[in-house]
Amino acid sequence: MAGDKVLSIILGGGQGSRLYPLTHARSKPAVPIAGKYRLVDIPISNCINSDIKRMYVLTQFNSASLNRHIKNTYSFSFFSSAFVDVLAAEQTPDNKGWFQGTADAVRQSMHHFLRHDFDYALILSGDQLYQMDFNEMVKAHKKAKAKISIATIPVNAKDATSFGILKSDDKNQITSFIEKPDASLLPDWTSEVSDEMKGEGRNYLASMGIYIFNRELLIELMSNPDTIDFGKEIIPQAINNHKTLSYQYEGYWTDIGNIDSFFEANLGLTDDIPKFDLYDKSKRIYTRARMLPTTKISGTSLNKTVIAEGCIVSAAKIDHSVIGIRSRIGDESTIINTYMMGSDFYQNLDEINDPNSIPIGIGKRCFIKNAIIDMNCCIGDDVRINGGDHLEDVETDTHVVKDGIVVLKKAVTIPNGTVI
Ligand code: ADQ
Ligand code: ADP
Repeated sequence: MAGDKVLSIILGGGQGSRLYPLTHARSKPAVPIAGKYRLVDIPISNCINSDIKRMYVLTQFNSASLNRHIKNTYSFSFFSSAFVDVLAAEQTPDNKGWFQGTADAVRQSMHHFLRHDFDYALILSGDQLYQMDFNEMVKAHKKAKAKISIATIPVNAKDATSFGILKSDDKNQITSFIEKPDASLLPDWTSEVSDEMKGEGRNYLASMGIYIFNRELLIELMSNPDTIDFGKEIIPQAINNHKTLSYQYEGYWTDIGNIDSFFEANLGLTDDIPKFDLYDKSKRIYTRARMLPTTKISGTSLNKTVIAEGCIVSAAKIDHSVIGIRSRIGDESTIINTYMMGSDFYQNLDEINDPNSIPIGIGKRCFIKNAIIDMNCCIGDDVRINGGDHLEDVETDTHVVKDGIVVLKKAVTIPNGTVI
């Protein structure tokens, strides 16, 4: 099995400013997605489905919720060599505490990796939604006798400026690479792509930020302390000296590193046939088994909505929304285009009925549209949150507006009658 020789390194995120405020109180890998998963479940599940069972997650700070999630989800057999370990940036006399960039994160953690027997390091981003068989990529890497492989995907001109763009020869060997090119440079960077991709205007080959490095080469490249980033330094320099393969992928793949793309990807799960397929048992996405009760719904008109386990819903209408675990939504409320993450715990009846406090969940007669509601928010009665392009970007104690999406911060209380 090819996976035996692979060690996976998941880049769990820098300071997380693009997903703020979701990353305010937690590290990026712990951000909840799709109603019941965490971001880190995606790369980990892809590895497990590809028979790669030794994984490190590199993160800026070690949050209790991330550790709890990993420990409670990925406990492998005592007799297997499988593991998922979280490595947080460590403060040592010669560094300031943060990982300075993606390559710096790998460099600072090399001593952990080198304790293991592996031939190939598979480096993955932590903020992408996709289901890919890495075994196929490892096979292609071995067959081509490459030193580095980069997973690539055709993208259109609008997206090309946010990615590393490359060109390859007829043997898929990468001949040139530019990180996030200026739009004015794009005419020089088109590639030959399939007719289907051409039809969609996807004429540029982008790096998916998924790399395989041969062990010895990784050690060599990491010995130069001046390179801090894979996209900006390591890859553009390495392609001139080491055989680097483009492994082209044409399945669904999306970067969910900012609020807008994160929101779109979550709501995309409500499509008739979602591009990210949670119903395919050969590409299962794992998460913590919480043993929650079934969801109870009363008097609600539901359309294009996914609802996780353990919810109690008596809203009037929920349209085009993702409702996360243990959500409670009160009578006559309307929820449209919203990702509600849900709650970490249940309150008891005394807490819910306490007249002096607002319980977790959404109260009665609320109207909520174009919003992300972080975990454990307490939204009172008659609250109106109407996100959309008419709202300017803003931050308050309780919420942030980004690209018209209202993001309620974790565990905030929104008093009765509030209008946003
Ligand atoms: P970006 O996504 O812009 O481009 P980057 O911000 O370096 O690159 O993030 C890559 C991954 O590493 C993300 O998952 C991020 O959260 C994580 N990360 C960033 N800084 C980190 C740090 N200090 N410690 C730990 N993890 C960190 C990259 C490539 C492009 C490619 C795109 C594809 O540089 O060439 O096209 O990915 O998405
Ligand atoms: P628009 O899509 O033009 O922005 P609105 O956001 O004002 O429209 O309202 C969308 C729908 O939700 C309408 O059917 C409206 O009657 C209903 N609605 C608006 N406010 C509330 C509220 N506070 N409670 C319940 N339903 C509401």
